[in-house]
Amino acid sequence: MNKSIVIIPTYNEEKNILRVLNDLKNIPVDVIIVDDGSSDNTKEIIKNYMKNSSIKNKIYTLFKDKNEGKSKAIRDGTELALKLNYEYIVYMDGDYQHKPKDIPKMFERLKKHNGDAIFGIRKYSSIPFHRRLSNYLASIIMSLIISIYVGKIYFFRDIQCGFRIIKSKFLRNIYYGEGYSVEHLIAIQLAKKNAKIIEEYIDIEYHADAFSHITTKKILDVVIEVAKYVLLGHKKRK
Ligand SMILES: Nc1nc2c(ncn2[C@@H]2O[C@H](COP(=O)(O)OP(=O)(O)O)[C@@H](O)[C@H]2O)c(=O)[nH]1
Ligand SMILES: [Mg+2]
Repeated sequence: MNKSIVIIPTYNEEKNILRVLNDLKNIPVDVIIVDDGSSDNTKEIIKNYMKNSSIKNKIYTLFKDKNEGKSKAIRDGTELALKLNYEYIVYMDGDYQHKPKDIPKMFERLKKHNGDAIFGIRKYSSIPFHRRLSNYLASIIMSLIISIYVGKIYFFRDIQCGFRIIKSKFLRNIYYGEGYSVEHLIAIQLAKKNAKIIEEYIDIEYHADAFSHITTKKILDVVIEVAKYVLLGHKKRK
């Protein structure tokens, strides 16, 4: 079985994706990039980068023509990683807010604690205040929902963080939802599968080129997606 693969969703990340790929050069992982119809040069930049024969990471690309949102990108990337038989799947943003150098540290902690999944916790001091507040509220509310849904106490410290490593066998038959609901829905389903989830602080950089695609409507959509999932269940939503 192959070891680890990083899935990176990108949408208009021409200023950032090269920085992510360059940092990944030093890490023994393969890579899947799922681009969702970027209207900038993201695709061309990735294609050019892949021409460089000195790169050790094996890179797979899924270039979608039509934008379908982050959840569907994560779904498509995960399905490919499962087909390719990778044992661990690393999820990381393509805007260089997450740092590839944290991957080995997360693996180390995952293995030390014999976990099935490790979720990043963004160091709160680096997060702008309004995002800190909404992250905190979302984490408390989702922890409560998950605890009730699963019937066991959970407390997630940063439920919205997209930087995670998960054992691939827990990612079979997952419902990924729409828009930005994917992190929440995966957390619910891992808890339901009784996966041992641990957490670790990661670096997060709010640099000038990291443009957030999140809008108030997309946040509302997450709430609706989670409510539908919890109330209607997985099978009916497929
Ligand atoms: N494939 C794909 N990636 C997306 C989409 N929306 C956002 N992303 C990527 O998902 C990651 C996180 O998105 P971002 O808007 O920065 O979220 P934030 O950091 O939580 O504000 C970035 O790498 C984006 O390029 C999308 O519709 N499709
Ligand atoms: Mg971002």
